[in-house]
Amino acid sequence: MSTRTMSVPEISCGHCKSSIEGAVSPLNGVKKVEVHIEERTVELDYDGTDATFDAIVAAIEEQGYDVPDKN
Ligand SMILES: [Cu+2]
Repeated sequence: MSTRTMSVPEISCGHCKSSIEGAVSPLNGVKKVEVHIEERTVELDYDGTDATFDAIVAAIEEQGYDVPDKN
């Protein structure tokens, strides 16, 4: 299980929170996804074999948000 907090600077409101959480939570292996609006971060708890970090980044980018730190 991996825990990680990623920065998504374009997060600004509750709509961002629900679209990102709604896109990431259905991914296999994601145990927790929580968007912190004030911090502009996404807190993740995931199984790196079922849900790779790249797949999570892709799901967020599909919602229109840039993820600057993809590593
Ligand atoms: Cu928003």
